[in-house]
Formats: sequence, structure tokens, C-alpha cells
Amino acid sequence: MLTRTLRGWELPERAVTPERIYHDRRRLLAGMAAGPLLAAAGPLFSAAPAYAADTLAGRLPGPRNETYKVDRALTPEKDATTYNNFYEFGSHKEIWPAAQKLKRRPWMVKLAGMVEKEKTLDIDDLLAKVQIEERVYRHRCVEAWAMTVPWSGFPMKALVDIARPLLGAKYVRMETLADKDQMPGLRQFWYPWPYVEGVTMAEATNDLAFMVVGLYGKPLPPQNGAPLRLALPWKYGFKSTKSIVRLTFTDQRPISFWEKLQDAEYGFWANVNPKVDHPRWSQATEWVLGKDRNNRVPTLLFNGYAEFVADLYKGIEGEKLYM
Ligand SMILES: Nc1nc2c(c(=O)[nH]1)N[C@H]1C(S)=C(S)[C@@H](COP(=O)(O)O)O[C@H]1N2
Ligand SMILES: [Mo]
Repeated sequence: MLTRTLRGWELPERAVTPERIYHDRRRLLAGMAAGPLLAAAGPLFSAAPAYAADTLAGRLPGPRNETYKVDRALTPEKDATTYNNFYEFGSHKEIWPAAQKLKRRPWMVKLAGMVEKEKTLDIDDLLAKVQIEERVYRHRCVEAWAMTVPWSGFPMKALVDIARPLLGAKYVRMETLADKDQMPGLRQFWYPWPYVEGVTMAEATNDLAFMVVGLYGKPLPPQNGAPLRLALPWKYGFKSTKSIVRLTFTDQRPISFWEKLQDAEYGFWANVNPKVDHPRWSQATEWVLGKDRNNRVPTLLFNGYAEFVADLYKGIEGEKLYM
């Protein structure tokens, strides 16, 4: 059965796949025949592009990190991948068809600012340096919808270590690709592109801060921020920057995309707190994607992650920590 599927796929593919990728796939398939890598068949036979099979096949989802348990059902994959916020592709939720055009290779990530030496990493070289694991996280959008999904990736701390920041660095500023040719949303010139967010060094190196490259055991879909996005599950979703091309280490607090647009509504810290309302709506409850919109459930302090992150905010209670 497997052999027959492979043959049917292999022949037309061979005609259109560059030599190197073709041979890498052959090696992969040889591995799969041995058995344990069979799970890799998912991404390989889906519409996922060849590069994804190259760098991530056999590595997704990665071993599940059981430290982060969630008492909610996983959101259906279809909901998590067809209801998105990614303003570069449009200011509505159905951006997933437009996002398919995002070119994910080659993809370079610049590590800049207050570091020993600035460097630009090819994502595949970066992926070769890190260990991939799977974490099931909650996600809470400031708009009061939520989901629970299995991300694959590596701790942001691993990337900070590669960057070798100087002692004076206090913040990490994350920046998304801004390419008019690929991203129709950029025509909305009144938005302060590129999409920028920031965290403190303590937040960036907290174990919960997770650099994501996969979702549901497959390479991260473009609409969810391929090929590299953040997951900061204790903060409102807008902090979780997608399609990252640059991390800048700095001693100045970054001013984010949303803060520039509307600083009365979106602050730097943006930690989830059901008791602190958004100026235009309550944050007490949330709608879980895939469920009835009217059947809302309570929102939790730090989105349920207080035990891991509450200490980060000791001594700065005077700041606007929750918006
Ligand atoms: N570059 C970029 N990153 C972004 C956004 C965006 O519009 N552009 N939206 C943010 C918001 S508001 C949310 S809720 C999450 C949504 O992630 P998801 O589509 O994977 O659920 O991405 C965040 N990261
Ligand atoms: Mo959001």
C-alpha cells in the first residue's frame, strides 16, 4: 500500500523537483521504509512544499513536553488554520487563502542590535542547531476568542543564546516580514508596518516563551506565521509575532504595531487578566474556537500560566501589566 502510493507520487514529482531536494527525499523515504518515521508521511504527502520535508520531516511533532498541561480539548485543526489574525494578509479572519502565497524559503532571520556580533541566520541552519519539542498551549486573543493547539518548536531562550546579547540589552524587539509583493494587507498604508512587538529579556528567556515552527505535527502553515513565529501563551495573542525576520536586542522598550496605532487600548505588557477590561469590552470570558459562540468560558489570570510567569512582574505592579 505504502509502496504503491510512493510510486504514484514519485514519478510526476521527479520531473518537477530540483535534483538536491529529490535526493534528500529519496533518503527520507528510505528511512521511512524502516518504519518509525512513518508519521512523517503526513507533511510529505500533503501540499506542504518540498523544503518542509527537507528540514522538518521526521522531527515533527517532536517529543511532547508534559510540563505544560491544559485542561481543555484541542481545537480542531481546521478552526485553528482557517480563523486567523495576520493583518499583513488582510484585516479580517479569512486570510488563509491569501497567505498561501507567502514564500517560506529562503528565509533569513537577522539577530541585531546589542549583541556580540550581528548575524543573519538561514532558517534551515537555525533549525539544525535546536531541539524540536511539542507543547500544547492555550492561546487567548485580546478580541476574546481562544484556542488550544499543539505547537512544535524550541524555547526562545535557545535563540537568545545563539544571538549572544550584551549585558546592557533589556528588551527583544521582534519584527515580521513586510513585503508588498506577497502581502496584500500592506496596501493599507495607515497601519505602521512592519509588525513589531517586544518583550523583556526576562520574558524572552522564560521557558514558556516558545519559537514555533510546527502545528498539529506538521510544518507551520503560512496563515499561522510560517516559517517562524512566537507563542507567548500568558499574553494576549497580538504579542505572538508571526513570520519573524528580525530580533533586535535593545535597551529601549520597543513600541509595538498596535501601541503605535492605539496606545490607549494596547500596551507593552498585555498579560491576560479577566479582571482588567479592554476599553471597549470585557475580558472576563472567552469564546473557544470550534464551540458555540454564546457558550463562553471564564478567562484565567495569565491565561492559566500564573505559576510559570507571575514572578516576572514582582515589584512592577505599578505598570499597566494587563493591557
Ligand atoms: N505579523 C503579525 N503577527 C501577528 C498578528 C498579525 O496581524 N501580524 N496578529 C496577532 C494576533 S492579534 C493573534 S490573536 C495571533 C493569531 O495567531 P493565529 O492566527 O495563529 O491564531 O497572531 C498574532 N501575531
Ligand atoms: Mo489577537
